[in-house]
Amino acid sequence: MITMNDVVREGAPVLRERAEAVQLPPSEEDRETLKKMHQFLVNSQDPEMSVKYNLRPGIGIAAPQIGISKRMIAVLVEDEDGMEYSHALFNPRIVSHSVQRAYLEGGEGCLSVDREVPGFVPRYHKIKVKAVDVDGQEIELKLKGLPSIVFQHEIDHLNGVMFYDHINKENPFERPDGISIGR
Ligand code: K2U
Ligand code: NI
Repeated sequence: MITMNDVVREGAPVLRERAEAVQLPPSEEDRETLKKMHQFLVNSQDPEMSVKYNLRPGIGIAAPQIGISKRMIAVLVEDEDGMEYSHALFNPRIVSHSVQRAYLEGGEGCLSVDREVPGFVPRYHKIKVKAVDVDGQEIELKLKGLPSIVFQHEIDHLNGVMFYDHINKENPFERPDGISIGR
């Protein structure tokens, strides 16, 4: 199982690389890795497992964060209506997005960043994502709000981008135009 010991922290070159596309159909090894990434999120949100294995709660994780420079992400998050978004995806890409922007009221964090980095992280509010799921099926997702933000945070990891790259250096708490989303 993946634990925090497997999570690489900022400064690791892999977090600043552009991850390689996964050759499809995915190998058994890539499928296993992706399933373990999703299981990590399940465990990290489980009260007993997270305490037992000292896991930081996660709502998303990207393969570069466990030192694997491949375009694979897992997401496990509920939106404000309690709808669960549970995905383990190969080669996710944002195919379109809203002009309107959004940001988390509480800012963002990262499993690979062991420090608070205050400030608003401007992102697109709505995105359309195409990807291949762990079983090799093409999927298309229309996302908004927190799920949209999580996907953008994870896809950023595949391109070597960290959440704080988006924060306004001069004035981190200058409200971006767009909607504020509670966490
Ligand atoms: O990629 C990661 O480091 C996982 C982040 C994902 C994230 C996405 C959007 C905004 C903030 C973080 C971790 O889940 S950080 C921990 C966390 C847990 C619950 C809610 C927000 C952040
Ligand atoms: Ni992150």
